[in-house]
Amino acid sequence: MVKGTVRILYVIALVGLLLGIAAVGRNAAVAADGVTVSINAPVRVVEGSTFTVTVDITDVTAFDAGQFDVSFNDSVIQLDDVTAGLAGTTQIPTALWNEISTGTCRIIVNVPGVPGVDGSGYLAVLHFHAGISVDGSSAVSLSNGFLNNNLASEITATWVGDSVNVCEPSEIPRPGDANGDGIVNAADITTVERIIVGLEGAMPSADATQDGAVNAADITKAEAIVIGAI
Ligand SMILES: [Ca+2]
Ligand SMILES: [Ca+2]
Repeated sequence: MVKGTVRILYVIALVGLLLGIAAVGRNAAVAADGVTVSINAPVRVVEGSTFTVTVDITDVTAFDAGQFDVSFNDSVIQLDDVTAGLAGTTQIPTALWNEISTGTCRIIVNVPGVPGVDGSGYLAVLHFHAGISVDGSSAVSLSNGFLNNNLASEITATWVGDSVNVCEPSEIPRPGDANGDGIVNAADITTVERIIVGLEGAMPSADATQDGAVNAADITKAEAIVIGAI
C-alpha cells in the first residue's frame, strides 16, 4: 500500500520534472531566435536635407512578414516614403505604410509567397527630410513590432531605436575629419584605420575621397590634407 503510494508519487514527480524540462526548452528556443531589429540613422544631417534611415535586421531565419511602428519628432524630421528592404539577396517589399498618428508610422513588410528569407540586411528604407531652419535632434524609435516566419509563427526579436541630429551646414565635419572634432590631423588617420578593420562605425566625413566607401584611399587623402598637399 505504502509502496504503491510512493510509486505514484514518484511517477507524478517524474512527469512534473519532464514537463518542467519541456517548458524550459521551449522558452530557451524562443529566446534563441537571436534576431535584432535596429534603426540605423545618420548621426548628423543638414537642415532641409533629405536622408535615409534603414531598419536593419540580423540573423533571421525563414522570415516572411512583419509589422512595426516608427516614431520620430515630427517637428524636426518628416517621413516622405518607405521603400523595400533586402535580406541576403531577397528583396523585402513594403506592403503598406501609413501615418497612424503625428510622428508615428505603421509599416507592413511582406516577402511575396512563402520562400522564407535567411540572413541579415534591412526590413525597409525610410526616406526622411529634415526641417528647414530647425536645429535639434529626434529619436527614431520602434514599437509594436511583430515578425513571423514562413509558417506564420512569431520570430521574437529585440527592437532598438536610434537618433539623428539636425544641424547647420557649418556644423557638419569636412571630409577627412573622420572623428568629427573640427580639424583634420593624425588622429583622423587612426580613426579611418579603425573604421576599416571594424573597430568603429563611420560617420560620412570619414569618407575623405567622397566616393561612398571608407577604405585605404581615405587614409592617403587624409594624410595629404594633414601635410597640406591639398
Ligand atoms: Ca578630426
Ligand atoms: Ca572614400
